Amino acid sequence: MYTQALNDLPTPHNLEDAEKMANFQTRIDSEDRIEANDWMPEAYRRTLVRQISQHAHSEIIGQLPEGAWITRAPSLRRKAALLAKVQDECGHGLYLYAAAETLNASREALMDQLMEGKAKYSSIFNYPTMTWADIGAIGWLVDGAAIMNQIPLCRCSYGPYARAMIRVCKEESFHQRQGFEIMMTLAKGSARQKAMAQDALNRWWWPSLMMFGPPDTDSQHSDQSTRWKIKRFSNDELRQKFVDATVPQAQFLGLTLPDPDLRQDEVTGNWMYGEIDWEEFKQVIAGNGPCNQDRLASRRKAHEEGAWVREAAAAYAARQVSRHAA
Ligand code: FAQ
Repeated sequence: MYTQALNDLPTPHNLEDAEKMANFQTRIDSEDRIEANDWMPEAYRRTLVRQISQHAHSEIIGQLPEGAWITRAPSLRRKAALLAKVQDECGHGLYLYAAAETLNASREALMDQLMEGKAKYSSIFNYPTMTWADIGAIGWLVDGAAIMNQIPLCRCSYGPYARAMIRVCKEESFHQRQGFEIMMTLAKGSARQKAMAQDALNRWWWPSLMMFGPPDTDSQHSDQSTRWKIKRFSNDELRQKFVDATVPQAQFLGLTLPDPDLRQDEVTGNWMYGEIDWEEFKQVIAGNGPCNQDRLASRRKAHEEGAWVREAAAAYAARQVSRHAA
């Protein structure tokens, strides 16, 4: 008992840590930005590496469902826009891996974790793109959900992540508009085109709501991430904002959201939605979604086929170094 009490007394070492922790939280509370060389608790660093790397992987894997339609786009204009969008997503991945590198997480190590199936990426990218309308639905809903989640991240307490998000959000809003425009063209087109748009909406609506993560009651990281101002809104708050913004857009398109329980609350004006299938969400993030295997296989293949580019870049860099040394 006595020994235990002695052990609990602050030693000079943990007194110093406690002081650093308190200063760190004061900086966060006063909206100061934390930069790469600043002191930070190890748990803060790990939380950021976890979230930023999952985000980066999502951007990289997120190229695959839409990439599959580049050669099948219905016109040159659509092909050019889709190609640019997919390239943008790749660029977002690179900004994010670079942000993770400022936290001492190497891009190679993160990429290995992804390819070994040890890393998470957004559940949404494990669903198939069956028709051209899916490209419209992804831009409209998936990029729409991504923006809703990422605008608050522009004010994240960690500077390099927050700054990366500013540029990402600008590009995502262009993506959202091009997706909505594809949906509008289809929804105002022939009966078959409208049916195709409705079918895509039916399939992408619920997975889009799952992008915001588990309900607040099950979100294990939210409380701490909110205290550290990494998160500014809870998963359910952002999901609600997304539903409220999207329902009028669906009405404008003349499409029906696949939710018989959807109704507007008379007092708050919020759109109340039905029960999300959280079992499906759990299965998808556990690796059992419709396309998990395919996505990882495609990423591994692309990595193997890109080996010569990495080797050439490394040889070029080594040559530059020896030239400077000479
Ligand atoms: N999918 O305690 P929480 C995009 C995991 S980018 C898979 O609530 P947190 C652009 C979570 O990681 C889309 N896993 O976690 C684009 C955690 O697992 P862990 C990606 C999910 O971090 C568009 C566990 O569940 N965006 O779309 C998902 O506080 C078109 C417990 O969850 C970002 O990554 C999910 N949906 O909140 C690209 C944004 N949800 O790590 C191409 C940044 C949760 O303990 C085409 N991330 N999990 O093993 C965030 O804002 C947060 O990480 C949340 C989750 C909100 C996703």
